Amino acid sequence: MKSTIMLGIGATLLASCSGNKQKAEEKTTPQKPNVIFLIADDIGYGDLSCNGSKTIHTPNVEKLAAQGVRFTDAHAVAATSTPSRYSLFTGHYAWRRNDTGIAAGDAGMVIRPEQPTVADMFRECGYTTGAIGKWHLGLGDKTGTQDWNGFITPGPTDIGFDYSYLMAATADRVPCVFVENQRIVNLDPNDPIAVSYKEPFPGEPLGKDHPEMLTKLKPSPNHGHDMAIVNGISRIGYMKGGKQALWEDENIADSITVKAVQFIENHKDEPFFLYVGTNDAHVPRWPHPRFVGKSGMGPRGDALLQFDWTVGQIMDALDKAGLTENTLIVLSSDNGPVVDDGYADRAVELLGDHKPWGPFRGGKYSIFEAGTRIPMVVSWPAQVKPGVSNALVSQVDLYASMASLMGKTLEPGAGPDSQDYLDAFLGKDLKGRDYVVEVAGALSVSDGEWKYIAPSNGAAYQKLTNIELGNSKEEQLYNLKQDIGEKKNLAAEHPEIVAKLKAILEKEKAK
Ligand SMILES: [Ca+2]
Repeated sequence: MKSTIMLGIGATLLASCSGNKQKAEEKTTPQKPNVIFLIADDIGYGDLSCNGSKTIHTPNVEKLAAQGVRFTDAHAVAATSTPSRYSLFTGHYAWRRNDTGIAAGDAGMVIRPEQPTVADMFRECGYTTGAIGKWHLGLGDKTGTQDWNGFITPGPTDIGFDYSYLMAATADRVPCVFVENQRIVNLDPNDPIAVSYKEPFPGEPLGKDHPEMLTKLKPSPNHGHDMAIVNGISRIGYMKGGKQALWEDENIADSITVKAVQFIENHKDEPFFLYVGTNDAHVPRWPHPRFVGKSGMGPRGDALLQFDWTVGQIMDALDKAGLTENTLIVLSSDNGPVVDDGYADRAVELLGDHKPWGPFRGGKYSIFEAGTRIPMVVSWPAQVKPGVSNALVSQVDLYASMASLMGKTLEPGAGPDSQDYLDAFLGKDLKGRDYVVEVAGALSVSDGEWKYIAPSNGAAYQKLTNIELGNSKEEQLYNLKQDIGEKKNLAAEHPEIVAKLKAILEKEKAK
């Protein structure tokens, strides 16, 4: 029975992108798999019990992992949200551009409308496409020029998403609103919103001057996060107005989840591609009261349980719609974990024995493994045999691999760094890439056994977050098979391996 289904899928997919007429017909073809990218924010390898963590219990992710392939050597391209997500969607290394760093809350679109994306690719194949939740990839044309009170353009629809419901930027940056199909949700025209990253608005209290107004969370000392006050939490950036549109932090996960479930219900009879970006462990952490106190680790741990709940809700929605069998879910995170990322939420104090970074060194912002080696599960019950894969895989390849799933090769210029590793993502090829290239200040290249970190002038250590960033003026070489914690720099002992990996990196940079 299964082989019949497989043949059906193959035939459908091969024909799927070749013409408008076919496209229209195939909208009704049931065999095409739905595809969901479920991307957590700042959740580390060790934050999920499916990866062996005994200090947290994330049963829904465990269930997903048990029905799919769990990866032990999967990588994001970068160790922060904006460049990581940029590469995920475009198949283009973020480090090839100098404007893909952590985006301001009023940044213009980092992915430009003319750039092909994985969402464009699915749309061309007749899929209905949606983006829900965390974004942090800019909206509108240029920084600071958006019409927040009107139609914000360009937007997600210009890079392949038919529907969007997004946090305007990210939780710790203004404007603290959801934007649905490029208009702010619940905005009262009589209370227009104004946003600035240059100067405060007269009369609007700031966190740094009014700690007594920070009734939920206060910023950690010297971290910033002390400007506009929204819901008793100060943020980065200045805003005024739009009171009715402001999100409640405790409801962010619910809002994202409800919209994701609705999207699944609304499109259950046609193939869809859905990106869901959750917030949860990203600061400021203010989970819904029903999760508060449940992890014993304070808001960060409770937020992990909240993430797990979202995963469960999406799985339930697929079940109810009869779509579980033929939906391909990629669950992953955009970068590694950070414990104190700027708010006094007692995350460090309450961490106990929990190791968000798993066996790896570093964390968010770091070129050491914990920065970019992220959790990944790929589930597709109709096609994927459950198991664990040590294949070396990178999120940059999801674009070309999903195109391959559609029976399509990328057009010239599309996803230039993305390669077809569909068999690796589906657990059939247990080797994966020859090497991965990553960025976090410094560049690194790893073949799975050896990892080279190029010299850089960045700081070795970030005191505020207590994270080893991995920068060094010296060349670094680690044997990840023998030294997963990257403790012993072997560059001096193995100049030939340094030379080999350096040559790969230089060749990539020259492309
Ligand atoms: Ca992130």
